[in-house]
Amino acid sequence: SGELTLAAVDLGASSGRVMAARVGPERLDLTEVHRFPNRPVRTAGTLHWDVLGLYGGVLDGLRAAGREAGRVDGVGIDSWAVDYGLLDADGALLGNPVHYRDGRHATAVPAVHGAVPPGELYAVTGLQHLPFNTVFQLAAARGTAQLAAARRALLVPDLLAYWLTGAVGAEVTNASTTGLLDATSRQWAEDLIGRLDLDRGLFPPLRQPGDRLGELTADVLEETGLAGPVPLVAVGSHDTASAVVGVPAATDRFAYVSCGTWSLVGVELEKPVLTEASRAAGFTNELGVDGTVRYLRNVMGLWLLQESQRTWAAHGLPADLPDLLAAAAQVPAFTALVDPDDARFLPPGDMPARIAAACTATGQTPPRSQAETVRCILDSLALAYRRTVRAAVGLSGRDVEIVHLVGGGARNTLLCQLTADACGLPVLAGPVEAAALGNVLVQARRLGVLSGGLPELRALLRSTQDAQLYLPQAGSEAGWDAAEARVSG
Ligand code: LFR
Repeated sequence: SGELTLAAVDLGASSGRVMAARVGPERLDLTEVHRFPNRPVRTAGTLHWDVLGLYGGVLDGLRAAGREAGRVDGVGIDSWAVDYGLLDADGALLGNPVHYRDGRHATAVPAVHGAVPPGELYAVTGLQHLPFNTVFQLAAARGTAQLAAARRALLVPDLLAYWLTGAVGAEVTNASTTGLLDATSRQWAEDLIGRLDLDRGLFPPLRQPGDRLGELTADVLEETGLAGPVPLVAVGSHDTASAVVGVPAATDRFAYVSCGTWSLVGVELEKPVLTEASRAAGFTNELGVDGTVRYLRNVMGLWLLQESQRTWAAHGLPADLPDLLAAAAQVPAFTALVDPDDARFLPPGDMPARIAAACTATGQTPPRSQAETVRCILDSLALAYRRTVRAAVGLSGRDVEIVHLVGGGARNTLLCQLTADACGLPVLAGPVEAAALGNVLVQARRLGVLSGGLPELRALLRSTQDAQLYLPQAGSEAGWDAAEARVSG
């Protein structure tokens, strides 16, 4: 029939989901068949991912996909970036992957920068300095028995792919977040790996989105009840890479905000921007599908809101999102503003208290209610999006006439309107499931039911997925200009 049934595994910081998609030249229907919590676990002072729990959720999801869709013709996996599991010489996992919000990287940053100065790291990898990038985590593990016993380091989607198929590889969009990949040659940065005294053998051969990684093993078929052969196809295994594929752009003059736990704000380019100005502005050159570059900046994102809700719930306060947003909409704009990228917000903890402390430290009256705290978060995020979109345009020379806001944040109507007002640009919000859609589009092309480049894949998104348009409100500009002047002092 020219259509296939594909399973997309999309793992986020707070939950994992498996979607079943029916895809063909004129069809792209996505159904969530399984969702499971992703709960970090702290043992002996270290924050870990429960990676076997996640793998169990993936198997449950594949079983559900087979049951509900009747068959599965292909599987693709994407997740958050930078974190990895180590395998020993027998291929066994050495411990649980450490969570990027664990504090272990703190001491490693000076050590890495002592061996290779930040300017040199950037000139090769083009990666925004984030203290949890893989390169710093590996440096933090230096001298441990675990790292000494390790023969392979596999990023989370590559680790799950290994368990599903037995095949070992490093998908390139996610490998570009390690800080050990050359953004220009799109190969492992051999020279950096050597200078940082890392074992070259840890880093497996690179795989491109669209490569066929292998087939689900007989064990996996049995456990999931799927009928083989079922190919596992490499997709943009970094969730942000798949989410950018899932942007329903009609031209190349667009910016995106991939808005989930993080907000990834930037543009799509053909070539990296490796200038000193780009480094100073904190822009990253992560690699995208089809040879593209995701020129973007990590903004702390809805994490500020999610952690606030978690804190309130733990104190028995109301934490229901629709109610909080309705109350925040009644609060006057710009009552308090914070820099969402303040390092104090990175680790898990009491976010409302940290926001209040940040306000006090900058001479502002801290929010006095939950509604004011939520409003402070949303105003501050929208202002950060404005700054980042404008900086991306300035540094890359790419003109932007629309902002696509994709991911869970597209449901947050207040945030979408504030983003349009702050940026002074139309915002097209949706799809919510951009990452899963980008995942299945790349699979479908590899398996032969779709063809063309990103423009053709995105045309299918535009004809099949809902999106909501927000226009900047007349007269809102002056307020945002003044807010920007306030935070930039
Ligand atoms: C978003 C994301 C970001 C990455 C962060 C940590 O889910 O993948 O792109 O910087 O998680 O891995």
